Amino acid sequence: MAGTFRFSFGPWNISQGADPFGPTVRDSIAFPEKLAQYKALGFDAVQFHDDDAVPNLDSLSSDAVLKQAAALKTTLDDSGLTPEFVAPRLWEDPRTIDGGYTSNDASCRAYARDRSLQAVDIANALGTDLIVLWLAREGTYVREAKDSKRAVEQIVEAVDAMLAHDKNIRIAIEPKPNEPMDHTYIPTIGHAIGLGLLTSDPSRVGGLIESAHAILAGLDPSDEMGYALAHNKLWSVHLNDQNGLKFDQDKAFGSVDLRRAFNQVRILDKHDYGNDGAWVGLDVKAMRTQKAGVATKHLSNSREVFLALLDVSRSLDESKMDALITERDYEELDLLIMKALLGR
Ligand code: XUL
Ligand code: MN
Repeated sequence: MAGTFRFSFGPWNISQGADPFGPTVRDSIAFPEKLAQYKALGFDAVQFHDDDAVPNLDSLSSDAVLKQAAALKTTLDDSGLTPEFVAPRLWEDPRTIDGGYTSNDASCRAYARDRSLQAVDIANALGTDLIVLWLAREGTYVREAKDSKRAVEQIVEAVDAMLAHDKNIRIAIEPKPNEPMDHTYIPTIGHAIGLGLLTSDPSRVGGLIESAHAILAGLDPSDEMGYALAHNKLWSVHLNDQNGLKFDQDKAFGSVDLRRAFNQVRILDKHDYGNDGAWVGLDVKAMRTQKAGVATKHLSNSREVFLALLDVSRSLDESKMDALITERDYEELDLLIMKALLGR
């Protein structure tokens, strides 16, 4: 009973502070400068959108895309950094306005599929076998606009195309119930695992659980993780925090509910997360108020909180807890956990 915890984040987690109501408040930081900060912040792996790895990839030839990906692999090797995954970004191009795989326009669906296959090629060139699918716009604003059964079939077809394109690639679906859509078709990890069962190779379809996304679905992230772990499908996590049901906040891990964070760390540790090489991703965002120069603290702080909670979990008196569970004295168990979190 002990996991192995190594940490990753994506370049989008060092950001300029724009929100829907105001412009950027910090200068943009060039990608090589971001890479240079990983190790000092305590991180060893990088998560990529396809166009984080190869900017403007839609305007490049396939050869040029692969050449740039190969050059990035050399940079990563030289920096001692591992590429964790590549995620096709299917939510910014005009052709994804109505969704990617579930767009009502066949030519837009073809764009989404081709771009996803290219993301697989980029993953290969970087040297990772993991693709993450955040199905951003696979949903509706207006229920009548799409057919939910057909939409699931279309997502399965897209996943099947990726699985057929490369015999080794694994696909981790990152469920999220809403935002930018009113509702999405794959809102929880149960949906993601169920979708995997419909594909041509369920053994290569798993999930990535983001704390905030589970909370937005009204669920407890640690229970969602337990569900995925029971299926051997927890292939990555995006730890962060979320203050109630509103926009996706990506707050620093543990910053809203320390006990909820503690339970995520505990379930991962109890069930050997990471011993097979899976990473702990921190999908956290700096506050808009944070001044440039100290706008990476959300990353190192989240990691520090994770490791502190790991210490708390590992230092608990397990036999005392077992006895309280046997006695069904959950009030005392509750206090024991609160005291541990209070350091008393
Ligand atoms: C969106 C989200 C994304 C994915 C990567 O809410 O979490 O950052 O993690 O595409
Ligand atoms: Mn995420």
